[in-house]
Amino acid sequence: MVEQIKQIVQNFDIDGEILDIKCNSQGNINQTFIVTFKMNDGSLKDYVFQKINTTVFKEPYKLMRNILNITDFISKKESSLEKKHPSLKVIRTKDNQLLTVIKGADGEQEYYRSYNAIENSISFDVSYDSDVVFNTGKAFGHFQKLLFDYPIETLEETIPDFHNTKKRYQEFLNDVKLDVVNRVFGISKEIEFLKQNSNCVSLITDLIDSGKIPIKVTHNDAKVNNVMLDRFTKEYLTVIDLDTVMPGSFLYDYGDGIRSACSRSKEDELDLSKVSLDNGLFEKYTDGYLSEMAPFLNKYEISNMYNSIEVITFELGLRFLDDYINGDTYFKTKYKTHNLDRARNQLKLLYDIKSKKEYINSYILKTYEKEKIKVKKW
Ligand code: GN1
Ligand code: MG
Repeated sequence: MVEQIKQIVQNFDIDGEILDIKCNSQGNINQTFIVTFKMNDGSLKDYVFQKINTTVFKEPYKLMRNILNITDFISKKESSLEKKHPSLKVIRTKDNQLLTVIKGADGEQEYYRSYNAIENSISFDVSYDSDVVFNTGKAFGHFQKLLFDYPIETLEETIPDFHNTKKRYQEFLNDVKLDVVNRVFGISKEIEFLKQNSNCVSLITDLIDSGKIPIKVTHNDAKVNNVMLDRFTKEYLTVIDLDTVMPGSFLYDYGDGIRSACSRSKEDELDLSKVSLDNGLFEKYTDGYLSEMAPFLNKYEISNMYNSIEVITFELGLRFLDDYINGDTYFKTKYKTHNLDRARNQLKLLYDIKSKKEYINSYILKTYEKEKIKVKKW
């Protein structure tokens, strides 16, 4: 594997000598490597290399063009700001391509890309540090704000219907019927729980269809570990993992951010008594997000922020359970019931979120009232 990575790395336009290759196990979809180079001027520099999962992302060039457009737009905007943040840059190959393609062991085409690594940065899968959570909310808010006037018609859908919860629910019911790998037996409790909580599935899609909430550029994978923070100050530096940046609703990212950054456990924690939404962290994330985005949201977006948390947590629980039922064809898994355990974790989190609906809603409204008077500017 190391030899193969070395060969791939050499296809990219980087003037240096490879010193070290590390595999990064974060991320449920793509495979990531961090490579340290000794540059021609003697300095050490890290670069990120990723193998794109083409079962999930079927059109890697289309995806890379999206990312190039987005990262160019963000770095231009950032350069005009007083407080600048570093941005991701796509590193091209020596023959000026966005990807290098090789033939894998099974004869399939494999697509690799490279980015600069963000210097002195760190990311977390779980953090109880309120500064980390506040800055994660702020980072995704800032990301949406930077892209507020991005020409959305130039952005491609890399995964159609990614957050179409209603469609995902219909497919799930169908997969339960098909039961292709005989896993439905023994998970009737989880299936029943999803059915009983399915009244949320069209809350956001209906708002989009009726034109009450706008289609904007959204990240669509607003997980806590997709934000790079300053290793020392914990301030946010940049948002990464731009594969799912697509036209969507701001609500998807807020909901996913709370789901991910404010849970008291990691996504595959087995002890469900440890899984709940931490009120303090929820408040910090909401403060951070609204400190950037409050003046940019309309009344329907504000009044549906709670709903977005419920919808996205329901959706991810459903996606993990669906993948378990289908024989683990989508998410990377480490053992046979990994997806089932992740699903149970998200369903417990959903249960806890629903029990806090009134409190969550009132905190969002109170914070919005404080933040909305901010001047609408970048
Ligand atoms: C996947 O690649 P990663 O780990 O950042 C998934 C998200 C899920 C997340 C759950 C393209 O994100 O939608 O919310 O796992 N990405 C894709 O951990 O499906
Ligand atoms: Mg990721």
